[in-house]
Amino acid sequence: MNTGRRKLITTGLAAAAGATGLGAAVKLAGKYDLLAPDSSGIYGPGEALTYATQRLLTRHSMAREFRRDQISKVPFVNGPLPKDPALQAAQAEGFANWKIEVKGLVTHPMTLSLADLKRYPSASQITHLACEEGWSYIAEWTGVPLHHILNAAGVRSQAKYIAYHSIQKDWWDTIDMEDALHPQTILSYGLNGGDLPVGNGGPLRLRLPRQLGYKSVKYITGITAIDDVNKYTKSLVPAPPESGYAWYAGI
Ligand SMILES: Nc1nc2c(c(=O)[nH]1)N[C@H]1C(S)=C(S)[C@@H](COP(=O)(O)O)O[C@H]1N2
Ligand SMILES: [Mo]
Repeated sequence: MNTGRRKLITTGLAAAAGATGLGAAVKLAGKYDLLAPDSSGIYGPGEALTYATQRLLTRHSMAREFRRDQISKVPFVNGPLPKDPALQAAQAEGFANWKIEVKGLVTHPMTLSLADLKRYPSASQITHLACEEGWSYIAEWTGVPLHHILNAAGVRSQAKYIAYHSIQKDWWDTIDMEDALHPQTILSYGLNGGDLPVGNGGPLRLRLPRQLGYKSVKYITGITAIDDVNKYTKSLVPAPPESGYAWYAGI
């Protein structure tokens, strides 16, 4: 989309929201295929507008990267280690048998070990992880950009979203293809030069610096290419929208 047209649509969205309420803006967003999958229901219209305007304004934009001297002294760990037996068993073996399954709308489903993942080109980024509860930290994340894995698996053209799953059954999420293929979206196995600590999601975590911390799901065991989020799961996010977790958490 060229900038002129993008500006026009963005102005249209803002004007529609101001003049006739969010409903009109949602319709306009739908017309341009910019509806977030949680755009219906009482929390919906606001989400749709945020998603659509962010997409138009920030297409291809990069999350800010920081200097090494700006790295936080202590990478904040959100709460005590989870008690999930499967995670504890994997940790007891030093994560030697950790695997991720890549499946769904792909031509080559794959199962990859950590060693397999480390054979793909790696990338590092010094970015900010912000929790919706207000705290944040800056750290250097190292891992394989998700697009390398998706390219190797051969994502089919019908795939519109990527779902990702944790060994913690109640932690999973989905992102659109633009975020999935974004160069800063990585499957991270390293933090500040060492292995990714278990508290921060080790051995493997999706790092999505363009969205709030809760979209950076820890202990990743699966990546699934899907065409429709609403068909794939009953709820869009692991927690209901009343608890403050929007599907799109762009920052
Ligand atoms: N599997 C899993 N992933 C998760 C969480 C979790 O409890 N389990 N918490 C999320 C939330 S709400 C935030 S803010 C970040 C916190 O990351 P940190 O512990 O590295 O600070 O992880 C996200 N990913
Ligand atoms: Mo969070």
